[in-house]
Order: sequence, then C-alpha cells, then structure tokens
Amino acid sequence: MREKLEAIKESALKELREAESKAALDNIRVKYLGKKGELTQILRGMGGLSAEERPIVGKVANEVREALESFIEEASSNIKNREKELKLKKEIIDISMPGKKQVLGSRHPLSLTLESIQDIFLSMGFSIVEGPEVELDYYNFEALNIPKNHPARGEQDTFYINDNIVLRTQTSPLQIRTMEKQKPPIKVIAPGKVYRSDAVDASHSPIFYQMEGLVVDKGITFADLKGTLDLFAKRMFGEKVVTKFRPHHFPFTEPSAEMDATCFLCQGEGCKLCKGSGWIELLGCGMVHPQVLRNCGIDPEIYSGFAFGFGIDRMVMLKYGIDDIRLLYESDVRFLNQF
Ligand code: 2NL
Repeated sequence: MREKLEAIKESALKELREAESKAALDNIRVKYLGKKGELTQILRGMGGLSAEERPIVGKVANEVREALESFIEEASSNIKNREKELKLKKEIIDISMPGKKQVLGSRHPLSLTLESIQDIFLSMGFSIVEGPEVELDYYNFEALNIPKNHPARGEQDTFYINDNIVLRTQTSPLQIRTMEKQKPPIKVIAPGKVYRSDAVDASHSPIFYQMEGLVVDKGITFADLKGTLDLFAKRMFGEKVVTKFRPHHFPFTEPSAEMDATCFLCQGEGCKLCKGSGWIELLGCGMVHPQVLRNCGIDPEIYSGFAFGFGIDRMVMLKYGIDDIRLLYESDVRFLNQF
C-alpha cells in the first residue's frame, strides 16, 4: 500500500513539473485529488484495512495529499508569475523613444493677403459682402452692361451651367445684389473665388480670387476714387508708393481707368519685377455707369459711385515675389510652409 502511495506521489510530481498552464494543473488536481481521483480512491478504501495498518497507511496517505496540495499550490503560483512576466514583456513601453511630432500647418498666402486687404478697407469703413459662386447670367453680365455679343460671354471664357446660369467670372454680381437690396450710402468690398475657362499656365488659373469694391452715395466723384485707392496702395505696399491713373475701358464704368503704382521693389528706378518701367499695374476702376445704377433701381441723377476690381492672386504674387500662379493651388507644403 505504501509503495502504491509513493508511486502515485512520484507520478503526480512528474506531471506537475511538466505542467505549463493553469488548465493542466486543474487536470492533475482532478486526476489525483478529485472525487474519483487516485488518492481519494485509496483513502476511501481504507475501511478494508486492519486496525494496525489503518493509522500507518492513513498517515502516509495524508502526507502524500498534503505534499501534492502544496506542490500544486507552488506550481500554480509559478505559472501565474510566468504569465505575468510574459504579459509585461509584450506590453513594454520604451519611454526613451522620441514622441510623434505634431505637424502644424501655416496660413495660406492667399488667406494672409486677403485678410490684410480686408483690414485696410474695413479700417476705411467698408463692409464685406459675400454670395453665390454659381450665378444667373443676369447678375454676372446683363446687369453690368455686358451685352449678349460681348466676347467675355463666349464659352471660351466662361463656364456655363446652362443658357441662364454661369460660374461667376467676377464678384460684381455681389455688388449688383447689394444695390438691389440696399439704398445708398453703400460702401462694400466683395471678395471671393471666380471662374474663367482658361488653360493653366504660369499666369492663368481657371479658379482665382478677386476683390471688387463699390461706393455709392450723393456727390461721389473721381476724387473719392483716387483718394481711396491711393491710400489702399500706400497701406498695402508702403507709404512711399506713388499712384497714377491711365484711361481704360470697362462696360460697367464710365469713365474707366487702370491704376499703376511705383514699383515697391526699386522705388520706380526700373527692375525685373516692373520689367524696367518703374510702374506696376494694380487694378481697374471707374465711376459706376449710369445704366448699371438704373438697372439696380438707383437714380443716377441723384446718386453716383465708383467701383474697382483686382485679382488677389496677383497681389499675393507681387507682395511675395512669386512668379507662377500654380504654386498657389498645388498645395505643396514645401512652398506653403514658407509663409
Ligand atoms: C479688373 C477691373 C473692375 C468694377 C470692376 C464694378 C462693379 C459694379 C459696377 C461697376 Cl457692380 N463696376 N466693378 C469696376 C471697374 C473695374 O475690375 O481689372 N478686375 C480684375
């Protein structure tokens, strides 16, 4: 009997040393100590032993049970520790690794320039108006005195949605809408995206940004136009800038002019930027055509006004010395990060 108990102990210990998981341990526990376990069977069978044998076998059986229990306990804590170690090893965090660098964007040069232009006009008392980029032909052309046969209305120049609807080619429609809604005095700037059916090259983009301005009130003269736009040029490009106005033609203004400023790079001496002339063309302007005022329900016998328009892209390019408009639309961060 004693040998049988020792054999059970040896084989249980051997199995315990080889056990690698909690499940294996449980199986061993059931196999030896469970209700139908090998050791339990022996303890149960002790009734058939003689009075001398019983206490001796009982003592040995209890020793074997205690030994098995304590070995199982030990093996189970070993397994737990090993599992914990493995888990920690898998979840290791190297706190000496450098963190992920957060890449911060920068303002787009078009936004920066648009904002500084807006600030200049806001400080002179202008308000900002905005509106649809998809416009009725009426607001984009007809109301602005641009007749049906005008080349600007050709499909080579304008994106047509249908016979009646276009992508706006200028922001003037915003000002027509303003004059329809609001009686003078009117003093607004209209910035925004405009569209022309142009092939892309260094100086053309089918989408670009424009800003127009409009002042309508009693007694507005060409002197108001000159004073306002001269101040704008000085605030934008420096106090030393001198402006001049050349006669021009637009269907929606009469008289019309283009304003040049002395080159802010060479102070009018002549350089690469101004192509040796000393002057840089900045914008188009004029007194609002009486027919345009009439189209909006404003009596040109009582009111007069001036208007102007320029490309914001062109201002950006002049201000930062950029020679290719495509850079403003290609979203190359190597270019954009410089601003
Ligand atoms: C240019 C010239 C100009 C206007 C835009 C305008 C608007 C209304 C009435 C009269 Cl509602 N005129 N706008 C006037 C003169 C010139 O733009 O070269 N733009 C890029």
